Amino acid sequence: MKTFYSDAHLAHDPPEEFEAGRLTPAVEVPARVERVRAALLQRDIGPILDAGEFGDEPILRVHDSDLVCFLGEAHDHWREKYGVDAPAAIPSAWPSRGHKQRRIGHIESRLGTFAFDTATPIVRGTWAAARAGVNVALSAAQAIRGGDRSAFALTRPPGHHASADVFGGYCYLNNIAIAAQWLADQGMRPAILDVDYHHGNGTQDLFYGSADVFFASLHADPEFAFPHFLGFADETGSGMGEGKNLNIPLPEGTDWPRYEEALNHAIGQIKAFGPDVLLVSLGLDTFVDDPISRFALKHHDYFRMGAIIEDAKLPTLFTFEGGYNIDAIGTITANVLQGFQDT
Ligand code: SP5
Ligand code: ZN
Repeated sequence: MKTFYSDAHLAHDPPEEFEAGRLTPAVEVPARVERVRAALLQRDIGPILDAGEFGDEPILRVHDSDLVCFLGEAHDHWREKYGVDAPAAIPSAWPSRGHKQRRIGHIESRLGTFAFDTATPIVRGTWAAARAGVNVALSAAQAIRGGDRSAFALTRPPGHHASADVFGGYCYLNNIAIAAQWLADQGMRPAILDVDYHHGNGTQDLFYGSADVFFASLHADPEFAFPHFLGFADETGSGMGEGKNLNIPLPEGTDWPRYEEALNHAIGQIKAFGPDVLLVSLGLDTFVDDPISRFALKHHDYFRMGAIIEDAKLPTLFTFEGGYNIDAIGTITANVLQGFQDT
């Protein structure tokens, strides 16, 4: 299968994130994608191609122009306020219950309005990288549209936590949602499977009321895990989208037998929806030695994951999401794609 890539991601290189009450070294770093690229070059997966340019229109089908406008100028405004040597823009105050949201005006109020956490810093290269990530996802969607059986969008920063007007969880623009909407706009019927360790709250929210896109997510129970406020089993869709959203929250320590059962269930539900294209939010933070996560999948389990996804027998677009074990990320990502391809 073809892999799509852009070196613009390298410019998004935040040194630190604010998490667990302190500034800690960032885990969502450029080396993640570079390690995956190196692993794919060593395996017989297929060519790695530069992404094309798709413009703003597909982004604005999914995201509010207010958020897009803000992300494009946030770092400049931050530097105007705190100086050219200021570290990354990180919010410190939020419009909570009883407050007003401020979509225009001061950088601090807008940061608090659009962000949902403190771990998603905006640096000088963030916007260019996020834009390029969307182009990577759309290039893969175009390959699928052109008849390819599968494609891999090696996107970074990730996207599945970003909704129409909120960014967070290391995500700024929702790459997979933009690709799914782009395919739906051309008459296709997409299903999205999210296998990242964290619930894809952004993707869920974007399609929650839609009958046209099915969303299924396997993830750590928000009872104990990020993003904490969405991803519970009773979220099944609303209005026209009722029954088109499936959440499978899993306990700490989930290993392959338990994961496989949940994955097979999700694939069954996806098939029942009758899609003609499958998009997979491929997060690799379910790995046993992931530094911020608490599942227990091993290297070889990822071949099986790819094979089970193949079993849906659909044109399949993988987009890269989380996964923070730098030494394992290349191998386990390639294992999924190879498991899919060799089946
Ligand atoms: C795309 C993606 O995987 N985003 C994940 C964002 C998670 N950010 C907060 C994680 C909090 C983890 N806390 C565990 C403490 C380990 N030091
Ligand atoms: Zn994740």
